[in-house]
Amino acid sequence: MINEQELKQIFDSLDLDKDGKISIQEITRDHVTTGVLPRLTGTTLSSILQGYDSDKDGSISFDELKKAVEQAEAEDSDT
Ligand SMILES: [Ca+2]
Ligand SMILES: [Ca+2]
Repeated sequence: MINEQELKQIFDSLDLDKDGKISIQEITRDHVTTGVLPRLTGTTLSSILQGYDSDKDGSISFDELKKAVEQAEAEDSDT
């Protein structure tokens, strides 16, 4: 399991403009070049972005990312 501190580091490294939210553009650009999300594939990221942007503002807040990762890991360990 990924812990909150790790997740915060990931969040910060993906939030390129430091506005406290990860936009679609930020996450898709950054994860490819840095490999900062080794547990999550591009496909997983896309579904997270579409499925877990719960307020539909087009970006992922830390809370949204946290919920998304917890959900993804729960599903992953289930298979
Ligand atoms: Ca941002
Ligand atoms: Ca959002």
